[in-house]
Amino acid sequence: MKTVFFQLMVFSLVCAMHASASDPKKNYAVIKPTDSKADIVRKAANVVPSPRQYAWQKMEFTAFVHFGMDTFTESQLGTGKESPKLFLPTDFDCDQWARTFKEAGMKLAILTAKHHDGFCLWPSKYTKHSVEYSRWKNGKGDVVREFVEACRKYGLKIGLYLSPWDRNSSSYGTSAYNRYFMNQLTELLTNYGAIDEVWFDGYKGPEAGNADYDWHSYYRLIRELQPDAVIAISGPDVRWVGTESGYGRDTEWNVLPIDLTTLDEQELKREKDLIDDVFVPRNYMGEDIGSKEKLNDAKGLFWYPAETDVSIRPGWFYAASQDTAVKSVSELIDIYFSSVGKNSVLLLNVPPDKRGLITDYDRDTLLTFHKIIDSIFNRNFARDAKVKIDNRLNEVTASSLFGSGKYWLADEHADTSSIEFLLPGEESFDVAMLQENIQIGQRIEQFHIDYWVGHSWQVLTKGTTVGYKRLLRFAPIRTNRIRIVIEKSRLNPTLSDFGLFNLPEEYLGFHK
Ligand code: FUL
Repeated sequence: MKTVFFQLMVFSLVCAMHASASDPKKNYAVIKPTDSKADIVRKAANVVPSPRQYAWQKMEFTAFVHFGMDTFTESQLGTGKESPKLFLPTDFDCDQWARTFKEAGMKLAILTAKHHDGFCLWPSKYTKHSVEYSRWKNGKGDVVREFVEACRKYGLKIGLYLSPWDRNSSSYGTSAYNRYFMNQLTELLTNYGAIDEVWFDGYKGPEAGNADYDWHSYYRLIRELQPDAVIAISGPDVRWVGTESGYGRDTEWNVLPIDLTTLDEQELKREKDLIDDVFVPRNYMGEDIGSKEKLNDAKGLFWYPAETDVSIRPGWFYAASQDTAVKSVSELIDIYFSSVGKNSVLLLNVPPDKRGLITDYDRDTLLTFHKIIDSIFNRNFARDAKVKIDNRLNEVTASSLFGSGKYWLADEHADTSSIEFLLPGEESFDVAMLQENIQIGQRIEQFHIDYWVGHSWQVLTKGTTVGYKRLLRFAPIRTNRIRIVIEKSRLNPTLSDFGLFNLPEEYLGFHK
């Protein structure tokens, strides 16, 4: 019986893989007026990330580098009237930045090529407000070039932040500005090799008025010049989580409603897999942005994963006055669990100082944080556990059920699904990790985890969404049996990994 069940399970896994290979899923769905609530749920459960979104979500932990004119004026919001002569790092070393990020386990780094003050960190042909007019390297320097070269040396992916709001450009607010902006985008996306993320800040001050940006032309240009790059924040691939605190939502859906008119629907059908032409930047705020109730009134759905940006210091740019306010290792660990652990990518800002270096203190804090994270996730107590699915024992261990593209797909007809892990012996742990196979879709809506104590199951912890990754902390327990009970899901749920880990107790009690 066991063997038959195992064969059936393998067969259904193979079928699922086969179906997804021959019938590519899309990162959007159009909802018809005749669709029932059940149709909408089915559609939502089958929306998946585009390949570029999926590659981005897998990075988990990335670096933000705010560096520019504000570093030298110790401002957080330059006016655009600063003299380029003020930009003068004394010990500039991008190698140190990239080395630090690599050692900290970050996978990509994003540089503020142009912040709101309009000062360009590369010698743009289109303005005199740039490094070319500074005293740094006698105007021959190019921060963007040194940055991309250092990132490549350390195997980091590269992102560029280009602020649409420009307080220096005289054409800002006129239609000529769109040309100026696209010229700058073209310089950045053609002269520096492969770029993996383009970050369009959504912020503009009240003085900016109703300046209109030609977003759709920007997106088309990016797709043409860097087809693998994700467009973040004021773009269709990556969403701002909605806070700058480092804390994401407990319930974080990747599939959200999008406004589609009938015309848009035709557009989508024609363009096949591009949502760019119908996407309009807006903030998805609020606690509930993707529940079934929110989807019911939607005209369309799209995959729009969250990025959680936060600075290691109170400000985005370096200021000596904030040297004593660098976030502690405990705070960073709490942020990690509340961002990476809540289905979003963490974008942690580590701003270099006036020398053009990350301070020793910031660097040490970041590396200590990473060392702890690394040591926690190095040892997964569930790895060699035997697995029971819906109370039936399998011949597989967790390590052969998950990993290298393998995953568990629950029975389509079961109301609830449970998966139990029988550890080879009793262990103590205080962290659980769940991952869904988001290439099938994000489906889990509610789950709890039980542990076996004495002669019965006790509830250990519970949660709502899982998505790419969900981490849960709880008071340390000792057991050899754990089970996940998926109480509610959109169609049959999947899991692509499960883990049990041990976080030093001093980091458990820190909750915001
Ligand atoms: C905000 C900006 O106004 C801040 O200066 C910073 O760049 C942050 C990441 O985004 O919208």
